[in-house]
Parts: sequence; structure tokens; C-alpha cells
Amino acid sequence: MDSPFLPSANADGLPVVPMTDEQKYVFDLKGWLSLPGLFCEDELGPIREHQMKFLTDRESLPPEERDNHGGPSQVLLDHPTVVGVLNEILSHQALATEDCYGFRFDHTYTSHRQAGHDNFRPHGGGAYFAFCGNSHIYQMLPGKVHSGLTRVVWELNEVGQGDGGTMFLSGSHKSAFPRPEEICGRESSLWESYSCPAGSAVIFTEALCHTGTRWTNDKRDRLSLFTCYNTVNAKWGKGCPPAEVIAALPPKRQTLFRGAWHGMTEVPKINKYYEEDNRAV
Ligand SMILES: O=C(O)CCC(=O)C(=O)O
Repeated sequence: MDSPFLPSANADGLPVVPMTDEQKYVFDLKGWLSLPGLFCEDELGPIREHQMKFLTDRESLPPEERDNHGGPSQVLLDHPTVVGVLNEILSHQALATEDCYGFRFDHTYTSHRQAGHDNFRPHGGGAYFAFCGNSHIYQMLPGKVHSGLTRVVWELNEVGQGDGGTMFLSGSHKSAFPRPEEICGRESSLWESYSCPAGSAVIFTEALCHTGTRWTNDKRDRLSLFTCYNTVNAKWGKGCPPAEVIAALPPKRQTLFRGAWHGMTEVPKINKYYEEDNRAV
């Protein structure tokens, strides 16, 4: 299926996979979408190794790999299926070209959790009614949505039913009422989650109420990246990978790290490029 969106290939030249109509409907209805099994075991090995070194022995990595998304983990940034989703729900096509993404990286963190680790702290929801400076927004017109600040969770290990993946109050990105006391605990049946093989992505709008929970699997740790993207002219989280990390990426991937501004006319006055002096802070 051809897509009207640019770019049509990722930084490695792999064709972008457009969202299906079913995925669009589910994402708009629920506020989140799971994309199972995007990377296979052979591909995941070097990524896991890089993540664990980054967490526990950072100095052992060469400087250009000292970032969550450096070295072997850079392919997580613009997997063709994830780009297809971000092109549809986030991209501002006025700033997209075949060589430049229409959205930006915002911030990320890696989380390594063993059995008993608990991150239950529901937050967000109702952000259909938020103003733009909040970034946690959700907008829609018939046939088109805009997800605002958008989180891509990469599950590098398998997540089984009940293991403790991220939980969502599906539909709460559009909820008009405050969340009542009865729906504050983790026992509410309204919480939804997922199980997935290693190498899956789960994408959600930060306009949605969501939370971590207790990781229960004592045979398998949770190893996840929580990477956020935003519109080109907005940034929520502080910071950007070091310049030497970005310099080692292919040019199209570098455009994810350009400064947070829009501009107009021709490059360099319109923000359709990355250079070291056009790097986000
Ligand atoms: O811990 C999790 O599974 C979810 C994390 C979370 O809520 C967040 O990053 O905003």
C-alpha cells in the first residue's frame, strides 16, 4: 500500500510500513497500540548487550555509543513500522522530506526491572482538552488524529500475560470527567495491558492515563526503552544525546535530533535539516 507520507523509507533505506485502517481505528479508540515481534532474536542480541553495558558499564562503550539509542540500539529509533505509525499520528508533513522526518525525538530512558520492582503511579488522561504548550495533547478531525507527545515502549524481552507490562486506561485520552476514586487502584478491571514477544513495540499517546505496575516474573527481567517523540517545534524532556553519538548516525536518523523550532522559506530558515548547530538541547 502506498502512503501519502514522507519519508517513505527509514534511515537504513527500509520501506516505511503504513498504518492499517484497523491500527488507526484501535489507536484512536484506545490511545495505544501494540506492534508485536518487530525484531527477531538475532537482531535483539546486540541491542540487549548494548543496553546492559549502557546501564551498568557505560565507560566500556566507545563514546559514540554512550547513549540509550547509540550504536546497535539506534535501529530502535526509526523501525519502519514505528515510522509508519509516527508518520500517521504525529508527523507535521510541512517539515518532512524524503531525507528528513516530520517528527522529532523528545527524550528516553531504559528500564531494567526484576521481580518485585513496582512502578504503579497512574498519570495522564483527559488530555484531549489540554492546550498545546502541555505537549500531552490529543487532537482529532474526521479521518485524522494528532497524538502530541507519543511514547514508544520497546520490550526487549518477552512480556507474558500478567508479568507487569505498562497498563492503560483505554480511551481515557478523551475522558471528560476526572478519574474517580474507584478507578485509582490497580485492581480496577478497566486497566488494559498486553503480552508480547521480545522485540515488540507498544505505542501510546501521553494524553492517555497510563502506569507501570509490579514486575512479577522471576524467570525473566523486563528490559524496556521508553522513548518519546514530539512535533518538530515542541520539546517536553530536557536533553539530547551527545554530539558524537548523533554524528555516528546516518543523516536521516540525525534529523530526529534537530532543534525544536519550525521556521519558514528555504533551508536553513525552515527546520528540515540537522546540523551540529541545529541540535536540540
Ligand atoms: O513503567 C511503565 O511501564 C510505564 C512508565 C510510564 O508511565 C511513563 O514512562 O510515563
